[in-house]
Amino acid sequence: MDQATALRLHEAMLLTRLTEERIVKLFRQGQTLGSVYRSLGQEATACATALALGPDDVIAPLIRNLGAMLVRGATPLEVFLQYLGRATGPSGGREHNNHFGSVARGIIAPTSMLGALIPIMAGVALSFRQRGEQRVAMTWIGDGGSSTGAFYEGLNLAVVQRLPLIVVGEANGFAFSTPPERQMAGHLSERAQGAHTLTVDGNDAAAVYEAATAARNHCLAGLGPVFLVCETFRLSGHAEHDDQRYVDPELLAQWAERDPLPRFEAWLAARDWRPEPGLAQRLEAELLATAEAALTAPWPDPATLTQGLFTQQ
Ligand SMILES: Cc1ncc(C[n+]2csc(CCOP(=O)(O)OP(=O)(O)O)c2C)c(N)n1
Repeated sequence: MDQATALRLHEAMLLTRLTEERIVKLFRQGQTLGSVYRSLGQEATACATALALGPDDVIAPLIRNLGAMLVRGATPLEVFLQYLGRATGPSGGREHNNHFGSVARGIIAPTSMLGALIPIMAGVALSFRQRGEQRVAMTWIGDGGSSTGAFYEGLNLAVVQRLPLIVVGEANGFAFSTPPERQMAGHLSERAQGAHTLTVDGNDAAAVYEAATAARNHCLAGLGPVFLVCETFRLSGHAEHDDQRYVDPELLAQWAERDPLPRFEAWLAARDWRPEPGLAQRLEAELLATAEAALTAPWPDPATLTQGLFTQQ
């Protein structure tokens, strides 16, 4: 990874963390609709994988992958408006959290049904192959989500059709409050039969970036899908309403030591690659101003309630 890419990756991870921190503040002020799902401790797996893609590739993130959306050009203003349910947000107040897409930026909206995005992205990858386009499709899945039928159906199709699909598996310790050994046999990395599987320290941003780059090259060479398993840990609850009381505090402390953000900052410092001085303060000030602007945005007009739906009464 060259210096410019490394600094971009650092800024993306920092922006992700600070954007989510700002959303948590809005939640605690009672401003957001619904709960807040964040990726604390998992920013490297979201940002470094997306950053390894080309501009024409397509992503389908999940709730822990806001960082991937920011890398692809989604803005904190859109995210705040969406969490606040405002008319000027990406879904006009119809949806909340990061459940919005952007065709222009190659982002397919997250869906709540875990696993469902894998067959969808296998279809996207199939369309690339049929058109002879050098593009890849990428999506993410948690250890819990890998226990769905859709996970197997989608990956199996990608394997037999040798599709350019990268599935990033986030082994993050818990599915809600359930540890992997209570809901799956073996390890996540054993689950994608026939797919080229790479396992990487998901809290090492540089290693994740290199692995994602290798995965993309594998796909572009026509060698079929890659299952990129990132070993990481969810440092906060499933969402803000979850205090994580089921997690051993010692285990949490061990993983906090491996927080990907300070770790990558040390990696940069070892190369004498310096982020812009005061970067965190600048981003924090910008995010505060953006959140304040989002709070003044209009609510959806109740008269439009039946518009923009699949069926209209
Ligand atoms: C098919 C399906 N079953 C159940 C749920 C409810 N659900 C939402 S998140 C979640 C836990 C997901 O755990 P994991 O896939 O490990 O991801 P993580 O939350 O750890 O990032 C569950 C069971 C769902 N959204 N979709």
